[in-house]
Amino acid sequence: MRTKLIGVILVLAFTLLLAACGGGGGEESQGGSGEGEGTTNVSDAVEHTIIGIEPGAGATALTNNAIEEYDSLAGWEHVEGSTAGMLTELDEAIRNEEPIIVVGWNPHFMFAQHDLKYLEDPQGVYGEEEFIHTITRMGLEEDMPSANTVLDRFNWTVEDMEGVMLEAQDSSMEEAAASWVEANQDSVAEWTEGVEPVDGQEIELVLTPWDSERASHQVMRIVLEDLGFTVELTPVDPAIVFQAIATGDGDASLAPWLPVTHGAFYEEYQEDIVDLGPNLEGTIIGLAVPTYMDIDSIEDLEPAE
Ligand code: PBE
Repeated sequence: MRTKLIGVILVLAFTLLLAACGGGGGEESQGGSGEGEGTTNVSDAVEHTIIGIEPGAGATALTNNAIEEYDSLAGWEHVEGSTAGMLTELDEAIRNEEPIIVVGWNPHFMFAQHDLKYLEDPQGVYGEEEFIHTITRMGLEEDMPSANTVLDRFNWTVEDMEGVMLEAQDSSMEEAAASWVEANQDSVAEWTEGVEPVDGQEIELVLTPWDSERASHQVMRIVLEDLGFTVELTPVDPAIVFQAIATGDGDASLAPWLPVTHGAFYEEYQEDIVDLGPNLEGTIIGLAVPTYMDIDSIEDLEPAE
């Protein structure tokens, strides 16, 4: 009886030992032996899929370029959809500590809400120094000199914009912009100093539908309304922003991300628009992942085939 029990225990112990060895060996071949195999797992784990945003976004075109340019992204899938959808998937993945690769950017509150990092982009597909520019239709300076002066002077920082975007999460973009204007009267005074007020003159600002641009255009709406303008805000795709300003359908926009993100549209329409230069510097676009993921560069991903 006793020897039988010892026998059973021995068999059990041996089985456990085997399992332990097997497990150990498995782990080693997963993570321990060389980067190649370790990163294969990241690519497999996300099923060679990048969670993207709206089809019309500059960031979407850049991500398609990245898939073409990087051997490491050959055969990858890029799921286009919406910013809201991407943020929901990102939230969910992080809650479950699962791997995910998304199209990310700053200014945005996604980096304030989650621990994220950009994957290095050694080929520079997503560009280096990026700015947000102010553009106007031809002739705005002559037709609406007051508005043109304010538009030309308008500038703020990534922190300003992200602050408004974050606050809008708990209220509305209108309210968040109003409280920014309230708290930053010095900046507003710089933009409006010596500018002649007007009496209800109508001006149409054309923007893209992202929170970053909703923030800047709401701030500009308030500043122009305080000078007596009647301001209309029209949200459209980036391609249409340029087209509207080039044809004179819209008066001005604070929305173009340049030189890379909307660079193709800029080239197409630059003869027919006035570029007043950057209103914000230091935007970033790229592939973003939660910091718990063991991957640092787009180059270290693995092709799907
Ligand atoms: N974005 C936000 C836009 C511009 C602003 C980066 C998503 C785009 O990619 O076109």
